[in-house]
Amino acid sequence: MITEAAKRVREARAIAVLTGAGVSAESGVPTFRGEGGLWRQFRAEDLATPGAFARDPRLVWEWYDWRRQKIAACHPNPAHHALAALESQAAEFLLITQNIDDLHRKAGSRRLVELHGNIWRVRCTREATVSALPDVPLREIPPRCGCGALLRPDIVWFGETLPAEALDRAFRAADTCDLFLVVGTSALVQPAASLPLMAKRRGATVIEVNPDPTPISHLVGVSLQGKAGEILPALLGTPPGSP
Ligand code: BV8
Repeated sequence: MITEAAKRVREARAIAVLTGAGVSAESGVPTFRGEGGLWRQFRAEDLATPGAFARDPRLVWEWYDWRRQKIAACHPNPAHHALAALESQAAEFLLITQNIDDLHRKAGSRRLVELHGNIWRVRCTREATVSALPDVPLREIPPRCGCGALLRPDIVWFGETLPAEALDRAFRAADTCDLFLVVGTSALVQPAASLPLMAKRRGATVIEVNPDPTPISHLVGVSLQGKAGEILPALLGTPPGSP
């Protein structure tokens, strides 16, 4: 099955890829819903909603600081590197990620859309200006913008709309690609989960890479069961373990 899928990838003119937490699992970044997942230990309602931030901004900041420290120790794995290499092979390409860990960019991906934001950026709650998180330990938590308003992580929380331009690019890519690769996502969170189905309706080949079945496994063309760090180098013809 992987040989046939690899042929489809080589022959594709326009490729779109959707990744989720599973692509960073082998780097040591916790996923959300599986065994040891963040939502098994924490309630999303308490930490990743606008209401949670309004109630207790300090708690939300501390949780993101804790995750930031974990992510800072992680490096891109062979799956990130294989996707970065794929970008340079395809005429039209877009990597759409739900991840906020920045590991795709660290691996060299450039045609990249971050649907749920980035943990290394902050946003002013009044002016909506976005900036890089200061490179020094924060003097106060929650930190404040120069204008006096609270800063928040530049992350899309549940119940918030996704950045319009990012969503627009993602939908356009799903609409026009002939190959859609969906890697390491439980395909439960909307609107990201609808992208592979949209591509499928438009006639694209959809290939899923995941060790476990997901709600879309029976709808995609090819379901490759296994870890992204093992399957993607084999599928995309990059040496295993290569940066
Ligand atoms: C919105 C913050 C308009 C970032 C996140 C219909 C009904 C009910 C509710 C809704 C609905 N439609 C939309 C909603 C609301 C909601 C939603 O979808 N809820 C779901 C849960 C039902 N969506 C939203 O609120 C979105 N906004 O729709 O705006 C609106 C507004 C109000 C009301 C309606 C509509 C905003 C969504 C953004 C949420 N932000 N987190 C953070 O702190 O990190 S969600 C969180 O989920 C992360 O961002 C994460 O990326 C995302 C998706 O999860 P996955 O990446 O798939 O991770 P998961 O752990 O689930 O799965 C990992 C997978 O990897 C598993 O399948 C596993 O088998 C696999 N795996 C493991 N190891 C490996 C592997 N795969 C490969 N290799 C391995 N080695």
